[in-house]
Amino acid sequence: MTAATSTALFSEAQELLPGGVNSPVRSFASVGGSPFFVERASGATIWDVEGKSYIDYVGSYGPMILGHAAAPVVAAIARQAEKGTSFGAPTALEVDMARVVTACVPSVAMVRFVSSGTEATMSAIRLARAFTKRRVIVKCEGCYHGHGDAFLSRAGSGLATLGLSSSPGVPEAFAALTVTIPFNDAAALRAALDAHGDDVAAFIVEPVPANMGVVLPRSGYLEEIRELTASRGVLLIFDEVISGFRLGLGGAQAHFGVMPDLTCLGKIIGGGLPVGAYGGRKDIMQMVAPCGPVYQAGTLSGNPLAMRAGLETIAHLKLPETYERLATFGEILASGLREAATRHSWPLTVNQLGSIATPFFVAGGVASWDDARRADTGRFSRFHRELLNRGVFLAPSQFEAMFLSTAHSALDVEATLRAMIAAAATVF
Ligand code: HOZ
Repeated sequence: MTAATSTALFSEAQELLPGGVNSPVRSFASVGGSPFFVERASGATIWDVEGKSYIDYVGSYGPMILGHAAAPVVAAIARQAEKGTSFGAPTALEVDMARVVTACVPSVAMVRFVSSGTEATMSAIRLARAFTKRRVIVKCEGCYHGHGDAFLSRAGSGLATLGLSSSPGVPEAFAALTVTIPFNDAAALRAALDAHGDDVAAFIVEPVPANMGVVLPRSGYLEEIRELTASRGVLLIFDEVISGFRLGLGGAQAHFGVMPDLTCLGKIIGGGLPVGAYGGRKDIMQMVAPCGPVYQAGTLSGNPLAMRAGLETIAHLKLPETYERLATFGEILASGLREAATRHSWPLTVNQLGSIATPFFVAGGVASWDDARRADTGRFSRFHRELLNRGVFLAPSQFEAMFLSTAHSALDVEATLRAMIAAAATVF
């Protein structure tokens, strides 16, 4: 019989699962205390196993843009489950989803569905290396592209949260093929390309990083990296696992009008079920097996439940005013907190774009990992705890984003802002 309190579950979990969790940030390791265990969630609310409810801004780290257990998504999953959950053979759903993705995401002419964002980024760099016949990958400090060997160097998300700069188990020979530069610094990219001559296959970047907390590209940066990569025959890969379908149907590339060669997607396109995708120019994508020689495969790739949930989610995102409403609520939260910080002279920076935001406990702005890591994580931890006590659930790390959903109401946002200001007041 399983114990019913979060504390008891966490102590049992620690005997059975490394750190008691299946993904490190969830363990609350960086904010202290122990995580609550979830019983259920509906709309913008999440309940723990002890019956306590929270307004949820984790949203499964992005996919739940319609809120939890959105009725049309649940119904679509149930209808599909009756017809079968995995076939190992193609379905019309994959064609429907490919049509939607290629119509919405401007640079994607052809797409391959996989089962996670990590799989998407790993596959995209294999493809980039094969296409360019080069080996080196350039990435940015504080950006996170999943846990593939090539990406675990000064990465964001869990590595940033746990203070790890890389991971044992990644052979030095692999690590040597990854060059890490600061985000928002086109000169650093130019220098990296100069230093590695003709051996750079790709520059992979989150166009709006959300895994060191939310950081905005400075004006002109995305255009500059596009030009630099194109002029050196280097593929530009946008990791839009978070920003895809979140900053708008066309993701960050449509928002900023800068087109990468390859795009990685995940999260929202699976409507809360495991999914990932990589896609882009046809001449590159046609190198993927069985069309071309670059091997990549998966039993659950294009899984019918995930395709159905994603299609239903995107259909609802297409309703008028959806993104405007999400952005309005994002702005209310960000500007309200900024005003309070100014009023009280709190050293706080709030970065926000559309429905993603991060309050950083540092003054003076955050435009790179060097800025983000100056944040007072002790203060963030106390803020996080105070918010939980007030019924608001933020990701348990300074280096993650807050995610709004269409299920958050004006009242939720108002209550959250009040709670955030009260919580911040206790930590300064
Ligand atoms: N690396 C993920 C967030 N950026 C963590 C996901 C999770 O723990 O669910």
